[in-house]
Amino acid sequence: GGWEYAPAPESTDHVKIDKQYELFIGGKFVAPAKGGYFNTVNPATEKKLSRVALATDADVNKAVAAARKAFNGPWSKMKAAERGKYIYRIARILQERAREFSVIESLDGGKPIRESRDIDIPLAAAHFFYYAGWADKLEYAYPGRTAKALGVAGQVIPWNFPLLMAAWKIAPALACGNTVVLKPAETTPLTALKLAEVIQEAGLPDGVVNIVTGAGETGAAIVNHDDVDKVAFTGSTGVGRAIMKSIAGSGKKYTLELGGKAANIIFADAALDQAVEGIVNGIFFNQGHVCCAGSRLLVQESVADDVIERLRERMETLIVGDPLDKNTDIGAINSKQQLGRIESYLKLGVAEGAAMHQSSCSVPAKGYWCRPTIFTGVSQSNRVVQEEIFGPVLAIQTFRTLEEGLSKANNTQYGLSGGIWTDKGSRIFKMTQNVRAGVIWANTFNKFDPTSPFGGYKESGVGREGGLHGLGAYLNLES
Ligand code: TXE
Repeated sequence: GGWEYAPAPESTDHVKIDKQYELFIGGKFVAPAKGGYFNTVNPATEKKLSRVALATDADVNKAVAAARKAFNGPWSKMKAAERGKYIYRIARILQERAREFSVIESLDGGKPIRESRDIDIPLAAAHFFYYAGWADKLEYAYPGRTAKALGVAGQVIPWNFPLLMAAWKIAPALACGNTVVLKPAETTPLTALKLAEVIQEAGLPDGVVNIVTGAGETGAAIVNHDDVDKVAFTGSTGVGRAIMKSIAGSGKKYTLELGGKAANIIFADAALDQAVEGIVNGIFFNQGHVCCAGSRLLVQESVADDVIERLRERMETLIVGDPLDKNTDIGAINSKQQLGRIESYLKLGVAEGAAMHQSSCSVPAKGYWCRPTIFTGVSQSNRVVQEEIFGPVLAIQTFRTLEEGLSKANNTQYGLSGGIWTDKGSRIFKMTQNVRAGVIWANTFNKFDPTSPFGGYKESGVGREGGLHGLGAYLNLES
């Protein structure tokens, strides 16, 4: 609760996308030092949406200097309640501009408008509301301890929830009195740049939030900058590992939110129709571009045929296509590169001997699309069972006993999330205690809320975001 749904976008006429976007540094939009730009395209049409500035080292230096100046100056000297007011203002403006943000998110990233309208944008606003409330209450979060801001936070985010990830990173950082240099992903920079407009409109002191755009090199320049005190990264496990190595010994604090290969575990006594909805939501929500996606299905053997049959029927009803159409269930794959990755996994699954089934829906001629796909007849060691595909592709396995289900669920390098479906409370309890994952849902999936911590075990990352835990990640706590 606490936020309202934005009205349904009827057309894109009211949405203004500039021909070109600059970097947001020190409260102003400025051209990149070397004059480089890259294009961001609409993955549903393959048409260019805008030209976006490419930040190089000189720009990152400037952004970090602006963030440092704001940290030493107005932001940390301001009363905490005042800081909270600015964050509330960001939240309110986001709500007012929700329609515009939803349309741009769907145009730039390919996700269905229903999702950007009902989930991404309202949830982003909800994070600013939630953390705004903490700004002047940190002493209650950590009774008896002195909580101090860390300084400048360098934040690098991915393309699957562009605005929401920016909110996850910026809101707690600001509430704790830090300043920020944030880089959105290169395929989805537009809503972060629009957020820069909101930050300007909210009147935050110059340099408190800086948004620099570019690809991996720009991200590396931020995380390796000597004057950055805290690194927050969400993205691939490979890049997360590289970041951890590169900042080792630097004294920087860090949180890393990386990949996943979550299991949705269905017991025979589960409400099967509800469970099938959970499976569909788990793997087809946001085209499967979700770190906590339920990309593995573990179904108890006695109901496996029934569940798979119901799932295949349900898959036939899913509409793949225009992200701006309110009836669309599955939008465009975020980029040509990501589509290539997914397609290579489809080939690999077949080569590994699995049976592949795709829904028979049609897809538009232009753009990047993938039909909902399931693999059966897989074994635990198959790469489509072990590796994150990050697309609408589900690997299905069966189990007989709870112990077998548990052991298969935990047989992965990841440990971000999981789903349990059963009518029996004690079984839910046993599973949630023994599935090694940071987030576990019971008889539901993909439920998010700013008050709940989120993060993983094993190769899924380090640290927690969200809720009270998300504050601790941006504070020096002295006892
Ligand atoms: O991720 P990258 P990619 C997984 C998913 C996907 C795969 C590849 O499996 O198929 O990763 O996606 C920035 N130093 N996830 O290649 O490269 C980059 O510019 C600093 C899961 O897009 O990790 C972008 O802003 N930054 C994940 C961000 O990192 C660097 C979400 C993520 O890009 C960098 C995304 C570097 N050396 C992908 N290299 C999740 N957990 O949700 C790149 N970046």
